[in-house]
Amino acid sequence: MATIAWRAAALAACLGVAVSAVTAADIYVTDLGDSTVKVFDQFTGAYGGTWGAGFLTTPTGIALDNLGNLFVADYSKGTVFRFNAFNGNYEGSFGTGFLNGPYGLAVDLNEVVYVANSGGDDVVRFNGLTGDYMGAIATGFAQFPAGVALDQTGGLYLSDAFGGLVFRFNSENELYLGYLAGGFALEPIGVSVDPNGVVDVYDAANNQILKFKSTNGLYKGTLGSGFAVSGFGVASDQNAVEYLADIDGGVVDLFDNETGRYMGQYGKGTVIRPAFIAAPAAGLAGAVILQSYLGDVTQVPVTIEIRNPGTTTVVQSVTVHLSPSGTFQFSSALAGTYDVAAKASHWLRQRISNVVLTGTTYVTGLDFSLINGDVNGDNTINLADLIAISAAWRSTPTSANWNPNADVNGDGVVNLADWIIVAQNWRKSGDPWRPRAEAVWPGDRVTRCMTCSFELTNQLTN
Ligand SMILES: [Ca+2]
Ligand SMILES: [Ca+2]
Repeated sequence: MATIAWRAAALAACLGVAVSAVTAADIYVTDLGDSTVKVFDQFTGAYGGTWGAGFLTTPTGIALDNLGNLFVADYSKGTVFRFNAFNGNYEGSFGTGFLNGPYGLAVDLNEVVYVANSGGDDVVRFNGLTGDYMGAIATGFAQFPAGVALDQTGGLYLSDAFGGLVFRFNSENELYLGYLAGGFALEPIGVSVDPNGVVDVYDAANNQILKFKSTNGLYKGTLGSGFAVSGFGVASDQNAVEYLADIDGGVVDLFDNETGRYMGQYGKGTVIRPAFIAAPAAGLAGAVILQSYLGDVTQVPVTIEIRNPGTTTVVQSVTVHLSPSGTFQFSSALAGTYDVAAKASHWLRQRISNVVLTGTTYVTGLDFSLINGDVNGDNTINLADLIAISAAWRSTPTSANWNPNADVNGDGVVNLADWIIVAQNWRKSGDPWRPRAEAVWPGDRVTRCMTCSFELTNQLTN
């Protein structure tokens, strides 16, 4: 699981300091069954840990900001807790005395936290970093404020579980802009907005998710009808996957928000009573081709570095595990122009230059194709790698001389097939990862590569 300190990541955004980071995109689920937060890999649904134990009594709303803060509302304590989203460390709490039965929760890009105050008739705001009270909005509209969500233009959505409506406000000037779901929903609880501006509302009375267009409130269809034993919160991720917490079924169901197709479930046997869900909102996504490899790509850690452009200065480093199709993604709050580099154990590093990150959306299309054969991992392919293969010659995983990195093609044995891959990529080097003066194999920089102009260009321009 993740070990990054989000504070370091946040600092890096300002100062350009190097940090170590390890996290893929995760989803977070509040579990009323054991008063915790459960973490799952967004791609695979793999269970990633239980957080908040000992702090939370009745965890309800949950939201993730772009700095790696996870905010969790506690219904019975009337408090919002802040945790490090990457390791679950407790960072602080606020809201006590201002909240009466907090339900749903959302956070905007300015770190303003919005809490649906179910025991009041309003949405209470706080500075998520300082915990300072920032006043209430939407006062007098909802009978039971349940869910709250934000769209990308500052629209704030508040579901009224007793009134059967979803109210829309301008979160900046607090103006009321109208309502959604009138005549459709009877008991709206969870509300979310996907990247396409689709507002999803879970209606507990009819056990389904209703879709509306954020700009004009038009009804766009339903999804998930009858899937949940009894649903609760919803969340939309950056890919318009819709998550539904089935509080009585003990799972999180996934749906394609465009087609309504059921995509599977997370948390069976792990989550007891899932209430609300937080999904990632900003970061990087792409694919990595691990060349000449027969093994399981999901088992190969790939280190993705975000660097200051034209330099080897790392501002964020994340080790990802690829999906079966080779895709990856992870959260990042960085905004600006950066180079992005990928390196895996016995593959050469590749860099994509001048990637513009927004800090508010997912930047996609970061596609790498990594050259295989760097057995010793020093980012160049030369005699040292052949020697390493020789040392592991004819070994298998049970052999005394087994070296998994010498099994270049990942077929479970070190033999001629691995040797050939090294020979084919002989004297190639990856994009540099350290200042020239410190380079270990300066003589092995790409100088005559005919097929990898991408690399050559980067070498010459670095
Ligand atoms: Ca090497
Ligand atoms: Ca092999």
